[in-house]
Amino acid sequence: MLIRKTHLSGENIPSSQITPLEAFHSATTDRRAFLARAGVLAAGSAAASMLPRRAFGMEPLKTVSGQFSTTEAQTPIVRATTYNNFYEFGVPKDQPAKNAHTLKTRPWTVQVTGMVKKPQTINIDDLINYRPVESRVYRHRCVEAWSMVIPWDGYSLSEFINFCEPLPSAKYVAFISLYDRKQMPEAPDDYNWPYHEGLRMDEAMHPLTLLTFGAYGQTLANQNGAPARIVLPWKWGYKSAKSIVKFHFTDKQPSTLWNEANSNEYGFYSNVNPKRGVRYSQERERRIDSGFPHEIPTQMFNGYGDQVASLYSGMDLMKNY
Ligand SMILES: Nc1nc2c(c(=O)[nH]1)N[C@H]1C(S)=C(S)[C@@H](COP(=O)(O)O)O[C@H]1N2
Ligand SMILES: [Mo]
Repeated sequence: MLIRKTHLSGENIPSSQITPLEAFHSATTDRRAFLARAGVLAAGSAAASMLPRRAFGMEPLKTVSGQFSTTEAQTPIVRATTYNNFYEFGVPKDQPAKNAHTLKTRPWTVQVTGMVKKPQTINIDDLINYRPVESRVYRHRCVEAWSMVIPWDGYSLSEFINFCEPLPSAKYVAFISLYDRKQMPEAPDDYNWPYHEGLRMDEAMHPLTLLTFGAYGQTLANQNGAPARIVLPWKWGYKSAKSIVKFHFTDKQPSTLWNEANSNEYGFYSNVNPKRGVRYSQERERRIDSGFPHEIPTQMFNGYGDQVASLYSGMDLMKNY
């Protein structure tokens, strides 16, 4: 089987390539210049700390403060919206921010299919307004060994699953992202599009699992997975499917795009595990926050073990990776 070297491949990027962007963030004197170049700060704006409102078409989102939030330093919004994995819009980290403006997020509907009382199609705005949107500041750990701290806005996926009324026979839920070649001409050919992911039902119902519509108090930037994505803070980032158009309830473990691409490395569970590095060590990660990016130890379940370890009791997590 082809082992992909480019993606999810452990940031084998020489530091010479990443330093310029990092440097903009650490040197506050350069920060405004960077923001201006990135097109996210209007000319003449006041404080350098000001959030780039309305960048990438993001709109203010009404939120209530949520639970489970970390107080760790947050990743600046410019970083979280310009350093992305969204392969449908190109592979290098800076491509989704450049290309995802072609993503049309309205009209948008979400299909509910499979083992549910009533299959149906839901309008995205009805979905967003279904429950109060909470702000949840979560750690976000990519399998490539970088991490961020992001204030996501959404509500527990469990609320929506209860609305869907899955049948008792439904043991898993699959998430399917939009795939439209016209909007996504940069998507590499050699993946089984559309992007598809999935969870065991108890993982999907866990209160940490966030059905996400925004970040930083604004609707999601397209490159972050507008208009709706999943966020799973205890799993490698690729479990958190973006721009979802379908929830499919099933009694069989869903196949996932990354598992199909490289089954030895990317399993169904994909819980953050410092002991399970395949082509490189996962013991440490590069934290991208408001300071200069720095290395920190990786935590089992990305630090959410108190909340989620019981989901996997009795399982060998080196085998069930
Ligand atoms: N549809 C889709 N969802 C996706 C991806 C993708 O390429 N396509 N990349 C995943 C990966 S590898 C990560 S780390 C996160 C990145 O989310 P962010 O760019 O909002 O930080 O999205 C995940 N969801
Ligand atoms: Mo990732």
